[in-house]
Amino acid sequence: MSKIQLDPLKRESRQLRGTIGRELEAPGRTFSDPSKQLLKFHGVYQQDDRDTRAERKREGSDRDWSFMIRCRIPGGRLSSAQYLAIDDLAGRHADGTLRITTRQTLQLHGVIRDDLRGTLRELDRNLMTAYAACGDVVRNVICCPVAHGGPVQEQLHRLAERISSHFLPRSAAYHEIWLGGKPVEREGPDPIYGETYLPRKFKIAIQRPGDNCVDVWTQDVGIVPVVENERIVAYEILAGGGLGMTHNKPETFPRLADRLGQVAPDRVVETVQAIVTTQRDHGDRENRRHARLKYLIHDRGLPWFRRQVEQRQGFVFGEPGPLERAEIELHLGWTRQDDGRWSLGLSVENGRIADREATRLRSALRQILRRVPAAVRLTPQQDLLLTDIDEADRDVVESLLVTHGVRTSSETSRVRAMAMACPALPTCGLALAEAERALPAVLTELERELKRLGLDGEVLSVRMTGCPNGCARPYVADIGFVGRSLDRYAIRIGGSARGTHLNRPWLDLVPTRELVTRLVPLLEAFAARRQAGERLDDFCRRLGDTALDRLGEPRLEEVP
Ligand code: SRM
Ligand code: SF4
Repeated sequence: MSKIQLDPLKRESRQLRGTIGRELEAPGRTFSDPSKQLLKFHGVYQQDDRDTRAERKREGSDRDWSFMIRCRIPGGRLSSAQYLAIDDLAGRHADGTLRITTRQTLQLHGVIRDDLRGTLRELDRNLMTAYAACGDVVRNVICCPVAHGGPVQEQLHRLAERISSHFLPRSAAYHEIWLGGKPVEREGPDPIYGETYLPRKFKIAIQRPGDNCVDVWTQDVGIVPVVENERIVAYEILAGGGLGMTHNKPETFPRLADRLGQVAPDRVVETVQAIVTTQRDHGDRENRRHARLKYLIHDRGLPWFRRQVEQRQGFVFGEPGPLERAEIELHLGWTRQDDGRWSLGLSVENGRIADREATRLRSALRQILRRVPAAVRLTPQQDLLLTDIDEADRDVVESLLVTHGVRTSSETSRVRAMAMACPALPTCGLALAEAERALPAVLTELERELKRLGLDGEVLSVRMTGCPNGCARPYVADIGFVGRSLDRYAIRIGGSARGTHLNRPWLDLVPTRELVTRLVPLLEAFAARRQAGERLDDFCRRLGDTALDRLGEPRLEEVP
């Protein structure tokens, strides 16, 4: 966590400019500490290769610095030209990979400082931006990406775009610093964010009826449409979800959102603004660990918070209606779109689009998009849909995937398709343990055990993060592996993908090689004692804490 006081920095930054532009003109590979903080508002993170950190230190050399660029792509939709442009940038200016994030956008890693301007300009030429993809603002607004949801789905996507542009900072700083825009002499405070922006990041998701692919209960604001006769008649508004926590600091915790009530479809942006400004004015600006909206609602209580929002929006919420707790749909495989064309959902392991040994997903996608008219949609589960494919082109798409060694969804096990991991090492400066690089092998072992126990058809989500910040949303997974230290994880069990409850801490400091062996007693008990149709999370709750703790005790043969 930064030692810099962020509010004074934001206030004195001349609306997010600071000295970034001046530093870019001087030679060097990094930025000053204040600029590093402001850069986040521009979607840019200074990082270093942690794999080489220790060795370089021994040799007395500086760290291997580079930058991560995160795009802002509300609802995750890209044209083929946009995707190909960013793919080209990944090859020319980044590490040759693209990373689909859990917020439905793309990241480039490994961009050197001298290439930042060129990369952001190229994104801009293709109508893409990194502005406000990070920082204390409303982040990328996520929304179910399917191409078969009828007019309701299109309305939801348009709402995501509307909310995203409504909360895009108004400062011309990005334009000036990166895109060669003429300097603006004097710019007033942002009409929504003021001079000090928000106390912390702020996340919004829009759920499609019956499909929780956005993990709506984990967001600062969740928006769920109420649909009657294929028309959206209202929105249910949820608030105060959030996942980040710190090990051994019980005052920090993951939290599921509360229900505020219903609003009319034409008032929803006003309501979101009332929530955002309540957090702006009342959120904790002293302690960043306690600054998210979830703590404000937890500390002041839902009735107080609802009153604040109602005063600002000028109307009261309608009573919450019955709300279905929807499952997560992954949208994999071929689906016919509303317009008769096809979309193909591809499972992308941990969201990493790369060319690796036998599987050359990055090349496959490039070839497909060059040869076949299609578009791209990213999912909040780190996957990708190729959309708008004509019937006649389906064979070409399939054969290009096969020749590049890309597995179709039917060849990927259910548990692997559902799993997610954050990037962690070597790029994330906060990682305590591996995630993206460790999870595939853990899943191979888990797949074997699930098969042995006849559980391979189960809906089972496994999510791994390199630290407790929760970037792959591990606290709502059936099984969450949360990095504690190098090669050690906390195991959490019994979370619900439907957002009804978080998982509970179960085992701690488990080495990577024991993650699956320690789970086996629980899985065996589940296979033997579950009731018909019972899911792992419900089974865990039925069993209760004492029995679960007993299942977590090392077996005699495992005690060293
Ligand atoms: Fe995250 C910080 C990656 C989604 C909670 N997150 C980071 C940083 C930027 C590390 C840093 O601050 O130096 C990571 C960059 C690593 C890298 O090398 O790329 C990082 N977060 C990610 C991504 C790429 C993970 C992924 O597997 O896709 C996701 C990018 C989303 C996006 O496109 O905007 C990502 N991060 C999340 C989520 C999930 C979500 O938003 O639905 C969470 C939990 C939900 C929440 O916010 O409560 C999340 N990230 C955090 C936190 C803890 C925040 C907190 O309230 O405590 C941090 C650390 C911080 O903010 O201080 C963090
Ligand atoms: Fe980094 Fe932790 Fe987020 Fe993983 S969960 S990307 S290790 S901050």
